Amino acid sequence: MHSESHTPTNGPAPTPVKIVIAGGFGVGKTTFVGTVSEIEPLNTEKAMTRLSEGVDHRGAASLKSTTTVAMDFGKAALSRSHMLYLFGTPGQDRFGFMWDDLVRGSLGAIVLVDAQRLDQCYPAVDYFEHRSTPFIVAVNQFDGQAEPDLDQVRWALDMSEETPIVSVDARDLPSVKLALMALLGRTLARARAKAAAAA
Ligand SMILES: Nc1nc2c(ncn2[C@@H]2O[C@H](COP(=O)(O)OP(=O)(O)OP(=O)(O)O)[C@@H](O)[C@H]2O)c(=O)[nH]1
Ligand SMILES: [Mg+2]
Repeated sequence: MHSESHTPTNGPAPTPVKIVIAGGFGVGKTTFVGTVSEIEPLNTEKAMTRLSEGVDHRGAASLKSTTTVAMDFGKAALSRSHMLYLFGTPGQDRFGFMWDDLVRGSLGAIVLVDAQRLDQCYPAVDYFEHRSTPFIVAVNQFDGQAEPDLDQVRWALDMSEETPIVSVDARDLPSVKLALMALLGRTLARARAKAAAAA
């Protein structure tokens, strides 16, 4: 594990908080992890032989020349006692076998979506719904796109009111922090509901 020189070596190790950044091809997962991470993020980018295969040519994804083949990894201190670990999934379906390992032990997930290619996020939404993993949907604001209508996104995804849908700019730290807060809020609400049901 990476250890910064200014990190005291005594005292208890910070509690890890693991969050997964998921979604379809080219929706900004690697960018999101890089924005949050205080260390140089670990990327597993590989050049694509054919540009944006299978993507209709709208939005930033059409300009991509690389794609994540294993995962993204970044970390940031939340406080003295909590360390955030972010794992970004590969976007292409053929790397789907990675997901179980990436998601194990996570507090929850952010499903990033491009409002112009909503269908790309269905596998991720299905995945987290089936596993009852707390998640939120974050609509990434790409250049040249109109402000997304979040109610319309909710309707299109047939998503219950319980699941927050927020808009985000994956390149902007204050914006991604808000998305992370929304996920933590959702995770807490789920934990409270479970505790109440068990009481
Ligand atoms: N305008 C804008 N562009 C973005 C944003 N996030 C990412 N991009 C651009 O969109 C492209 C795709 O971003 P990536 O972060 O590589 O997407 P990804 O989801 O990791 O892609 P895969 O790993 O291939 O699935 C890049 O060219 C980014 O510069 C954003 O919030 N706004
Ligand atoms: Mg990526």
